[in-house]
Amino acid sequence: MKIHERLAELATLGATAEGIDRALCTAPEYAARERLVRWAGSGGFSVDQDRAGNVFVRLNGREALPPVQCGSHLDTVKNGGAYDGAYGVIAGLEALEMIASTGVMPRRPIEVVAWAGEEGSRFPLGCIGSAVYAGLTPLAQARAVIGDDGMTFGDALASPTGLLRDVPVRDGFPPPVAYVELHIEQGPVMERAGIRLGIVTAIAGQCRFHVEITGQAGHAGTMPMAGRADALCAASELTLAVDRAAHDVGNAVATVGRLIVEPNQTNIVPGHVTLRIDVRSVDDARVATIEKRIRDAAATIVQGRNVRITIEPIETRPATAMNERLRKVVRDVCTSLDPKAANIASGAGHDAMCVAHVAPVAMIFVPSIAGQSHVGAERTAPGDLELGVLALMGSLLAFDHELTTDSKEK
Ligand code: HGY
Ligand code: MN
Ligand code: MN
Repeated sequence: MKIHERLAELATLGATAEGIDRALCTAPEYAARERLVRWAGSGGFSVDQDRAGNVFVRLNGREALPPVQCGSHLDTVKNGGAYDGAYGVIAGLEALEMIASTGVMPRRPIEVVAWAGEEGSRFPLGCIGSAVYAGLTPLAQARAVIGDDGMTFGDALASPTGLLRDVPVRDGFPPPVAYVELHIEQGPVMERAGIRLGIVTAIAGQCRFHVEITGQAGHAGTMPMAGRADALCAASELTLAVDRAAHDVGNAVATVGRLIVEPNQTNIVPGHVTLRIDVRSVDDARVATIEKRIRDAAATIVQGRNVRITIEPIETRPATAMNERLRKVVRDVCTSLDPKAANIASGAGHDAMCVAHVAPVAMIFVPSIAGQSHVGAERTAPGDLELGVLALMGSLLAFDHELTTDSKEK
């Protein structure tokens, strides 16, 4: 198993002093997709891509049926870790290599997918590739999404770091018969409970909002305090209202992860702020309650601070329950590998939320050391990484068998 070396090699692509920067359609992320294609080619697998930039590595089956699929993403957050996403893709490649080495062809093709832009690090629509694949976002609409650098996704796909050169582009977005995603937990629950394999029950729903706050820039020394329309003070009150709403509503999380002040100079009263809000819960009703509280708080701030506030939803993903039937198969595989395998909910979002719209999905977690993720210090113990690969391989083969023997394949 080469998973450690491969993850270490991928981690050099986009490495920064604090972590890894591998945003969609940038040079390091393009290089990561190229590296996957090279490793897949040396394993004798076929590779293609779709028009949304998702990359597919395939082990052919005895029959040309819809594939059993696994995957995750190669892009990272800013200063991200080496395992979020990349682990699920490379583990899938390792699982394919182990299956191929047995010399026994599965009945169905088995595919590993590197989904494009799960993190939304450059284009502010997370899971942009799997959302197009699942028909949640029309390709034309995704191509029109404007990145934080001003380039549209469509132009980025057409750029030298967009669609891979010399890799066939498949027609359409043919769905799999079943999908399983292996991922690090990204939280502390499994480590604290001594669990090495997690059978995911559901993925928390998430809503993201883009907020514009317009006040009045002016001289920091001469503008009287009375009547100021300080956009950053308004943004600060709104940010605290986001935090308070999540605390008060409970069983939910929310934050303002991104905030830009303009003109952003010491001696100018801030005239404009843009910020983005991320709200999550396994209970969609709580997300809606938090959104209402945020909008109510904004209305109060507008009155009190003489500013204008616009709040636009930019991503809405409902909470997603894993498929019961697949979950049972995954549970049997995981408990046969480690009797302490246990159920766990996912606070993090994943491409499985989108794929769930076109196929039954399941997820498997391995622990994150100290629960750290979305930071350069993200780590998972080598033994846990390898155990996860075995759980993924076992699940893929079980799906192939289970979905083959059962005439009702849905
Ligand atoms: O934000 C998330 O949950 C995921 O890492 N994109
Ligand atoms: Mn992530
Ligand atoms: Mn991820």
